[in-house]
Order: sequence, then structure tokens, then C-alpha cells
Amino acid sequence: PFLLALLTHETFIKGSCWTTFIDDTPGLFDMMTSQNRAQKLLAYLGDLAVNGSSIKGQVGEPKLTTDALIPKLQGPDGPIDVSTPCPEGWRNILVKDGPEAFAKAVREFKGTLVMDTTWRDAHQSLLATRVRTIDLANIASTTSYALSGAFALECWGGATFDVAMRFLYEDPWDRLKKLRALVPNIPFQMLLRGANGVAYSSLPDNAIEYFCEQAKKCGVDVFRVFDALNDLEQLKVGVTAVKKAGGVVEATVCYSGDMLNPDKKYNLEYYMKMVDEIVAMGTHILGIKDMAGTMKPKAATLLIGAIRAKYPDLPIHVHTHDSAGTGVASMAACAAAGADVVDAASNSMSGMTSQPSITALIASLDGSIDTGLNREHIRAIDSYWAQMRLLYSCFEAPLLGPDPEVYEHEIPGGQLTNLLFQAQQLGLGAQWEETKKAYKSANALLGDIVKVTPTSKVVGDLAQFMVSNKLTPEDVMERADTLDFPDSVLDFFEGLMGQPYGGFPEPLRTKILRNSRPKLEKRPGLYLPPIDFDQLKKDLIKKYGKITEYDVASYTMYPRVFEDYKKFLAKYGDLSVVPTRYFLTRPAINEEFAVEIEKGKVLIMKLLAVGPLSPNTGQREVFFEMNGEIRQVTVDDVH
Ligand code: 3PY
Ligand code: ZN
Repeated sequence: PFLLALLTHETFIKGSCWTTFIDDTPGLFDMMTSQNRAQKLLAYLGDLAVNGSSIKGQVGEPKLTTDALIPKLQGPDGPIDVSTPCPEGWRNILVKDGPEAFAKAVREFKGTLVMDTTWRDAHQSLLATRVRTIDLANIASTTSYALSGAFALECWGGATFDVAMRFLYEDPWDRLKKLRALVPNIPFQMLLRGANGVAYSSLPDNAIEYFCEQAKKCGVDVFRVFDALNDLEQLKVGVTAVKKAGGVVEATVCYSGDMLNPDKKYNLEYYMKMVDEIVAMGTHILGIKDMAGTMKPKAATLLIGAIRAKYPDLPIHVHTHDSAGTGVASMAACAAAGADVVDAASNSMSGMTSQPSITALIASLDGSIDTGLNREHIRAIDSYWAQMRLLYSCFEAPLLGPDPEVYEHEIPGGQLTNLLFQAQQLGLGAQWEETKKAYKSANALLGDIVKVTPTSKVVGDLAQFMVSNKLTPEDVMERADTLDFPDSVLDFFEGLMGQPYGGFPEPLRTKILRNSRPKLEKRPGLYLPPIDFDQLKKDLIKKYGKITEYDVASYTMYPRVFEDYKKFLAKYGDLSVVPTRYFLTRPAINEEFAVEIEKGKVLIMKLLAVGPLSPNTGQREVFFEMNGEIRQVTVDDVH
């Protein structure tokens, strides 16, 4: 590409002095980079045209076949100009006066605020976390106006970090930076899995600190920190890291089971004790995370009421999933009992395994509790999300309606769609019923643990293992010393995810671990040596050239995923700029589309033809028009 750029440069063509040409023509390198990028983009589009999409989890093609329309917002004086972001919002207090003042102002708000989860948990729960940066960025500045009264936008962390790199070939930090620039006024919230960061098992303490420092710097304001076993030692690692980074700490209790049932392990006393310890640890906000949506309205009233009575100054933020169809009722109950913030999602991205609908929530609170939100504006941006739901329809799990069976199996929202999808992919449709039953038995075998990433994966893996090997709980107990359990189950019993409340079940633990794995009695971070970040950065620079602190943090969380992502970039370049329809499926012949390959540099593209299969090479020639010129790429046909 360099030679091509050189030979086609007009100064060179005109025959100007050749020796000083390179020094005098700095634009040459930019030109080379653009040509290089364009070539890589063609390689991806050519491959897509010949072989179809290789994005994992994609079934079929997007149902949206036109460009998405960006809604217009109406203000009191006519249409609102969103070309610059909205200047007002809760983040102004945070930036000006810091986390304590922000938390105090939230507590003093006379109604109940809402956090919109559309940009993170809603698509994690409904669309396999596949919503891309470009589609978030396209609605971002409109959202800065439409949701200017929101407590926060949940937009980062949880599974989005991993999925961005692993399946969408995007840089999660780049997403955060882009959105932050477009939404300066609404706080951004992320989900941090305590000592696991955004990974699936514990990392050295300094890795969590390093990660939180970068996340804060890049734009995260509020960190919801939880531990998947409600293990306070593990939780504290995340809380300490966020405090050091200067973020707003939302230390969180994971709600599990049904506290209204007197036989259940997790009762009001259990939760109140945990809240006491979190308050003693120090947090700006208390999070209550009902990841499966099993907190019934009555339980919500009791729990939030008890916390509010004991801690009148503590801001409380509640999260739920609507799997049972009771999410609006539960969040309304929380608001009535004194919660300061509740979670909801844009209508078209709400319901079932996602969060309850934001307008249904507002309607149900009508007249009694103010949310500070503008309903017309929320409705307007939902017209965008209705289009996105169609655009990403090829990742939709086949869930058709709410199901209170979740009160029995207790599968968290995101995992429920995932397991259903996997059962369907494996042709285990009929076994879906069995999987749900096995999930319940697996949870009982593990000692009725709190189930959320990563411990929910342990229960899910054990359940699938039982279904595929046709094992009853009795079989598992009897044959535990000879069965070949999934790795996640061994990691759990070793203690790599922390200590469960009430301890590990015995003799199952001893039988499963045999003598091949140790039994950790303390948190795993105490056994892990700290990472030498200077050295790691040097090593990565040696391998990849330019490396930022953000890259180092990505590598620390997911070394293999990061390396594969870098390989993908080397081959196809940064595809986050390709509109989703053309990222997931080939265009019609002669259909024109635009890709803004870098700021201000737009490529107008058309697929012209896909050539015949060459029997000798197994390849095809694919012809494109790019900014009026015909371009050709040779693609291996993998069929
Ligand atoms: C995550 O950890 O990704 C979750 O969403 C847990 O609820
Ligand atoms: Zn959730």
C-alpha cells in the first residue's frame, strides 16, 4: 500500500524532486494508512459476501433493512438541536462537587430516579450483548437530552467488555470514550464483578485497581460493585479499587431466592447483616441487585423499607430483571419504600429477561412519585430502539413472554436467554425443560449459592453436564469422585470465586477436588502475585508496537481474547465504523452504503459482483465500487 500511495500521489506523478518528496509530503503516510484500511475493509466485506457472517450467535439476517431513523425531540420552543450534547444533568453535580455531594444530592431528590440500562444490561439480556458502538453513538447526543434527568446510563462492564472484543471486534475503551464525548451530562455506570473485575475469576488486587483507574479516566462515573457469592472479602477488593480511582462506589448486595419463604437460606436477617457490613466498609450508594428477578413486590417493600428505616441517609439503588413479568410492580414497590434509584430500560428493549419498561414504570408511579424524566422524550428515543431490536433480531433468543417459573429455577436474566439459545442450538429444545430442572438441582447440590456471573455459570455448566450425561443429583453425589466435571465447577470448589455463605458442601467438595486441586480457605487474591504493569506494557509494545494503558487493562482481563482481537485488527482493521447491517450481512448488488473510515473520510461503497468459484484455488473474485473506482478482492470460499 505504501508503494501504491507513493506511485499515485500527484506530486510524484508530476515528477517533482523525488529525494525530498517523502519528507515534504507528510500526508503520504495518512494516505497510505487510509488505503491500507480500505483494503482491509474490502477483505472483510468480500469475505462476508462469499462466506456469510462469522459473528458467533448470529442466526439469519437483520430484520431492519433500511437505515435507522434518528428521532427528533421537541422542546417548549420547537425542535431541539442535538448537534451539541445537552449541558444539564446529574453528572454536573458529580464533576463539580465529587462523589459524596453527588450521593447526598441523589438522596435528597424528592422522588425516585431512574437508571436506564438499555446500553448495557438490556441488550446483554435480550440480544446476547451484541449491540455495537456505532448504534449507541448514533443515538447518544439525542439521549443526552432525552434522558438528561436520569440518574445514570448503564453502558459498560459486565459482559460488554468481553463481548466487544471477542465477538464484535471492537475496543470497549473506544466505545466508552466515544459515548462519553457525546454524553457529558448524564453519569455513566458500569458493572464490576468485584475481585473478578470484568472477567470470570479472581485477578490480583492490583489488576482490579489498575482497571478501575483506567475506567474512571476513560469516563465511568458510578461503579456497581458486586461479588457473585456476596463474599465481603471479595467485594472489598472492588470497593477499595473504585475508591482509589475516585469513582462513585455502589457496593451491592445480590438478592437471591425468596426472602418471604421462611425456609430459605437468604432471609431479611442475612441481607440486613450484609448491609451493615457494607455500610461499615464505606460506600456512596447501596446497590441491591436482583439479577434473576425473584424479588417479589412484597419482598421489595420489606427489604427496602427495613434498610431505609435503619439508614435514613443512605442512597439505595435497586436493579431487577423482568423475567417473571413482575418487574414494574417490584420497582414501584421499591420506590414507594424509599429507594432513591431503580433500573429500567427503553420499552423496546425491556421486559422478559431485561429490565422493566421505563414508561410502564413511570406510568405506574404516576402522580405519586416523580422520576425527573420527560415521557415524550423517552417515547421518542424508544422509536430508535424499536428499530435496533429489528436490526439485532438475528441475536434474539426465542423467549416469547414472561414466566414466573424463574421463582423456581432462579436463573439470572442474561443467563436465561443464553441457556435457552444454547439448548436450541444444540437441538435440545425438548431438553430445555430438563435444563431448567437440572439448574435447580445443581444449585441445591452446590449448597444453594448466590447465582450471578461467574457463579451462575458454575450452576449452568453443572446443569448442562447433568442433562447431557443423564445424571440425577443422587448420581452426582455418589459418583463425584470419578466424574469429569466442567472446569468452572472445579474452580468454584477450589475457592477461586470466593467463599459461599454457609461454606462449601461436604463431602461433595472433597470428592470433586480429589487430591488434584487445593481447597482455598481465603480469598484467591491473597495467593496471586501482583502484576508488574510496566513490564507488561513493555512486553506488549514489543509484540504490537503502540500500546496504551487501556490495552494493558484489556490484556489483563482477557489475554487470549485481546491477542485474537489484535490478530483480527491486523487482518481486517477497525470495523467498528461499518454500519451494523453491512457488518452482519452482505449488501444487495449495487446497493450503495457509506463507511466513515475515519473522521471526515467517507467511503461510498457498492458490491458489484461475486465471481464464480475457481476450481483450482477454491477462491472467488469479489468486485466492489469504492468512491467511484472498481476494486477487486480475492476470497477463499470456505463452503
Ligand atoms: C454480569 O456480571 O455481566 C451481569 O450482568 C450480572 O448480572
Ligand atoms: Zn442485571
